[in-house]
Amino acid sequence: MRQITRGVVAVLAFGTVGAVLPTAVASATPTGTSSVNSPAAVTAPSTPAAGPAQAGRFWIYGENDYNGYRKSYNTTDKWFRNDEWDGTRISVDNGTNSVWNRTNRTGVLWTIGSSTGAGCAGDGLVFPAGSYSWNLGRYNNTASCLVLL
Ligand SMILES: [Ca+2]
Repeated sequence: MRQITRGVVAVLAFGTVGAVLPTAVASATPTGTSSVNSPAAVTAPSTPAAGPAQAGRFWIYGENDYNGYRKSYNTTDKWFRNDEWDGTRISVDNGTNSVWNRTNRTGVLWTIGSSTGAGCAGDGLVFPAGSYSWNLGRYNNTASCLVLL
């Protein structure tokens, strides 16, 4: 808990304009490679398989447990509405259900994107470098913006 609290302070210090770490996520305890447990997790979170998820990128998935459609980013993208799942014409906007941050940066998924490049808004889910969540719980299907700090 204490480590997560520090993380929030650090994120705010980076100036991400009101980053909000949901209480349910704040209760998760990161270890080692910092697994961010799901707000809805009732069992131990699955560990993603390395497989096709290329290192150095922030991966999002259309279904829980790193299944379904996938897409990855290696830079900030504040407007998911014009992004499509790999190999599809389907927008990733409000479609993320699991996440694996394979970058060496903290990533924040926001629930409200920005078409102009201004700040994203709503609730922010903080993913330290190397962290993952098999199920975003009540934040499933809400991500519209990724900021890599
Ligand atoms: Ca975009």
